[in-house]
Amino acid sequence: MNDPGIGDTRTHYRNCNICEAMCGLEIRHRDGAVLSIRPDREDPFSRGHICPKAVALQDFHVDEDRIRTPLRRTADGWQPIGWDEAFAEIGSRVRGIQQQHGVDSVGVYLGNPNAHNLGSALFLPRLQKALGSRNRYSSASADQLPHHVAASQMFGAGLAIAVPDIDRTDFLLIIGGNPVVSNGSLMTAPGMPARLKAILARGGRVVVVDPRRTETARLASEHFAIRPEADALLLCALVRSIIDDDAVDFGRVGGMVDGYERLAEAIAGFTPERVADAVGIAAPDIRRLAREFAAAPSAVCYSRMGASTQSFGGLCQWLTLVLNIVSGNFDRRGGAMFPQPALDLLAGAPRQDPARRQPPRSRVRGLPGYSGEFPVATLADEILTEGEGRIRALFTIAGNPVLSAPGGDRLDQAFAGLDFMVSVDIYLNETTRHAHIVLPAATGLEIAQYDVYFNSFAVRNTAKYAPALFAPRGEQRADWQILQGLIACLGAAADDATPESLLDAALRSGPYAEQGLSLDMLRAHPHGIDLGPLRSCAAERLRTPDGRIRLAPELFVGDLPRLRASLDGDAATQRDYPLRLIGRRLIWNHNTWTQNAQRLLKAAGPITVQLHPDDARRLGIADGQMVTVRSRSGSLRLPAEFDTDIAPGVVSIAQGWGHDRPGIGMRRAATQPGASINSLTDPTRIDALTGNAAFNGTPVTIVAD
Ligand SMILES: Nc1nc2c(c(=O)[nH]1)N[C@H]1C(S)=C(S)[C@@H](COP(=O)(O)OP(=O)(O)OC[C@H]3O[C@@H](n4cnc5c(=O)[nH]c(N)nc54)[C@H](O)[C@@H]3O)O[C@H]1N2
Ligand SMILES: Nc1nc2c(c(=O)[nH]1)N[C@H]1C(S)=C(S)[C@@H](COP(=O)(O)OP(=O)(O)OC[C@H]3O[C@@H](n4cnc5c(=O)[nH]c(N)nc54)[C@H](O)[C@@H]3O)O[C@H]1N2
Ligand code: SF4
Ligand SMILES: [Mo]
Repeated sequence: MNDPGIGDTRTHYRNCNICEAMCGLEIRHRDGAVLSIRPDREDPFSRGHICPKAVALQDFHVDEDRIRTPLRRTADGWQPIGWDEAFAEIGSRVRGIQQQHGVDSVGVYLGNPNAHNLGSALFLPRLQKALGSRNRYSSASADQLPHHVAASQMFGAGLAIAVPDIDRTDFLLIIGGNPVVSNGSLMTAPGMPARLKAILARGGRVVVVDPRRTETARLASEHFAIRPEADALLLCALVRSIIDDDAVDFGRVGGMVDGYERLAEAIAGFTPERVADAVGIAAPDIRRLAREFAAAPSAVCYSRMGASTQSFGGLCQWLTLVLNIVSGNFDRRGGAMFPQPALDLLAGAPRQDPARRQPPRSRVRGLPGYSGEFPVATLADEILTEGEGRIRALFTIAGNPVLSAPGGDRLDQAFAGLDFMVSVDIYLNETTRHAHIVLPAATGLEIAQYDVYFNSFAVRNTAKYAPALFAPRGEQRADWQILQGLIACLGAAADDATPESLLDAALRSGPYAEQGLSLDMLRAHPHGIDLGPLRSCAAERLRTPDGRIRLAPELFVGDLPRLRASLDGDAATQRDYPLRLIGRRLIWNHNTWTQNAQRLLKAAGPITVQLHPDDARRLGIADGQMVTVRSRSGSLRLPAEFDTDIAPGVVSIAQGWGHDRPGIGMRRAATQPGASINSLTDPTRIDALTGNAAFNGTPVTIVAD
């Protein structure tokens, strides 16, 4: 008790909401200032893990560059205005545009932080309803859309995501994920390095398939350097090997699976021997991997960004589930299992047969819609292409597509020409600088926290709520309050619901209601409540009309000819753009928005293009030299970095950077802007099946300065 201020020092517990890992934090604070942010050792899930980004949560709260008041763009720069004035102007402009040009003339783009925000998750559907536009977009189509399409086709609900039972598995096959850096995605599991090491320590295996020998691969039992975008070929060959070995066994879900014959016939041509060259892994190794996977006491294949944001993302996610099912590892301990969250997003999900529904098509390119959204890869087309239904006004809410979407530079131009744009954000950045009105959101420590989404993807069932720790500064408001204001100014009826009232109602009618779970109970347990390990529950989670699993939906089977054609290669592209660009994440930043935190920017270092020294020598490039990377749709100058961990023929640039455009308010980030990989990625490269952006494998060429 030597600390003289100890009487005033308080401790607050909450989950970090930056990435998907849900790490529990212990925050000591006094007089509105943070004294320390440390792991909450009593959190039943994260058990003492955090990463450096959590400590930077305090930086966002005090950041002088945060927007503090609603802003209006004028010829003389940004003018602070009041909330009432902002809402009045938005209401009249948006309603005017919709009256003149139809409801679809106003678009919406939702970014990643919405999924990490209790209020946004609960209130955004209400805003969408009030707007009534079919022109909805989100970062999901630059990310995990193929997972949802696969789940919807096979299980009847896009949010029925099966996650690796990582703490009990004997064999984890990771394809295109780097959880040691990303801390996992569609697999909420705080402390990934420790969980991976525990698999090895209990005698299990971790195998990583990635064109780069990643931080995760270094920790693994074995690494295969696959060619970019060859994962669906590999997965077909793994399933084919298991069939050849007569090792198919549906295990626990044996009585629930339809379509096996159709599957076996559809993938018959993809033998390991046939695909080995294209995949870059020898046929005997593919057969051995399949054998080891099928023979392990329990095993699970987990595939993520590398296997989703690519030309065959849909096939990859389907085949990942197929591999888990045919090897008897679905819905069983140590395999792929469905979480049972306290706020259950599947509650009330209708039983509809997805095979019977024709997806809507986007106006300009005819890309498929999913769950009321169109792919962000076509957002610029919908703004720039004249005609009935063109987007003339846009809301961006917690998104920065100028840096995050494929071909972001074209969106930059498109946004500049909009009749009206509104952004709800915490910064003036590459996207929000184009808005006519910017609305300042509270974030992080300033808002209440409960993970609506990530509990649905978590490897253990837990629940935790935290109220806001600090009051917002200036005129900032919580996102949900801003959304309520927008709904009201559009003329729709806003009720007096709050995130807390909606959360409480969901908990009281949810799967743990009988155990008394409610908001009051969560308030009484600030470290969170443990609801137990994953358990077999497929029969309860499936949402197909007949409650069965569709192993071979025609949507996927029908996409296999496109995969087969990829075996022939494309000589012209190979000649003009001989290298394949892939992305990666850095431990010190989250997407495009955390670079203004003093603790994170200083650690990041320059953004380079990594390439193998053999490629560099051939191209006459020296380590550290400035080079120009060119793709079919753009070019970028940045320093080269030799890296023997990357496969020859492949180059890698970290995502989330490029804060070098004029007019942004992130002053610290602008001192070390880096370059945006999405100046190179091509919006016409998509997974044709789902419409998801195909970032990985973008053909590029490099020339030295
Ligand atoms: N080439 C390439 N591109 C990629 C990726 C890649 O790996 N490679 N990754 C993709 C992935 S996985 C994703 S998820 C997307 C992300 O795409 P986006 O969501 O478009 O990008 P973010 O950087 O997450 O932008 C978040 C925005 O929200 C603001 N913000 C932060 N917190 C809050 C808040 O609490 N409230 C509000 N209102 N605003 C807030 C930030 O200032 C920022 O403007 O990028 C994708 N783009
Ligand atoms: N530190 C940090 N953590 C984050 C984020 C962040 O920006 N920074 N972002 C968060 C978000 S929004 C998400 S969605 C998750 C994503 O988390 P992850 O899915 O783990 O994504 P990445 O770390 O980008 O890893 C993708 C891996 O795929 C590999 N890859 C690229 N192309 C291919 C390919 O064709 N085939 C195969 N097999 N591999 C390929 C890359 O080399 C890379 O190692 O991370 C989250 N966590
Ligand atoms: S791993 Fe993710 S959730 Fe955990 S502290 Fe880091 S940013 Fe926060
Ligand atoms: Mo993401």
